[in-house]
Amino acid sequence: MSTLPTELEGIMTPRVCLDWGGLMKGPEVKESSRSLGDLRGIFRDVAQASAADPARIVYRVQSWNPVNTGVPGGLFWGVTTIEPGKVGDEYFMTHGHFHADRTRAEYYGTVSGEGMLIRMDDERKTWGERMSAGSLHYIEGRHAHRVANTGDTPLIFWACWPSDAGHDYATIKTHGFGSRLMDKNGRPELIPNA
Ligand code: S6P
Ligand code: ZN
Repeated sequence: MSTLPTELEGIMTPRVCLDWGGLMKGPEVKESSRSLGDLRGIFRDVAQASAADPARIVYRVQSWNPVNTGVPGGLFWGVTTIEPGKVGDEYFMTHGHFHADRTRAEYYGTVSGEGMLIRMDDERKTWGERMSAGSLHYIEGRHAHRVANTGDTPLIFWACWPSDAGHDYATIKTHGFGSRLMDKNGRPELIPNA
C-alpha cells in the first residue's frame, strides 16, 4: 500500500487517471472480478445458475485505495462494470452489501448503460433507483446496496466511499434483499423475495 510522500515540492503528475469511458489507469489501481460461479447463491433460479458457465464474468471492479482499509477520514474510489445478462429472468447484478459501519455513506454515479440501484433498509424495505448516464446516487450508511444491469450494454458506475466503511457481505449472503429485480415482459420489476 503506497502512502503520500512526506515532503511534497513542485509539480506532480496525477497518481491515477479516470478515462471518460469510466475506467481507471495507474499502477495503484487494483482489479477484481466476480463470475457466475462466485455468485451462484445469490440468484433465485438455482437450476439455471448451476447450468450456466461458472467462469462467465458478471462484473469487474477497479479501485484506488490511497490509504489503508480501516483508516478513518480517507476515501476510496471504485469503478464497477456489470455485463449485460440474466440468470433465468433475473438481471446480472452485484453481490450487494451493507457497510460494516452503518454510519458510513457512499456515492454512486453512472457513467454509461442502464440499470437499477437496489437499496434496502434495516427493516428489509427494498426499493430501486433507476441508473443511467449521469445519474448520481447518495446511499445512506444504513442502507444495503446492490446494482443490476437492466440494459443490453455494460453498465459502468463510479463509487466513492469512506476508507473505514468496511463491508458486511454475510448478511446479504444469508438473508438476501427484501425484493429481487426480475425481467417481467421486458421490463424490470421488483418482486418480493420468498
Ligand atoms: C464499495 C462499493 C462498490 C462495490 C462494487 C461491487 O463500497 O459499494 O465499489 O464494492 O460495486 O459490489 P459488491 O457488492 O460485490 O461489493
Ligand atoms: Zn458500498
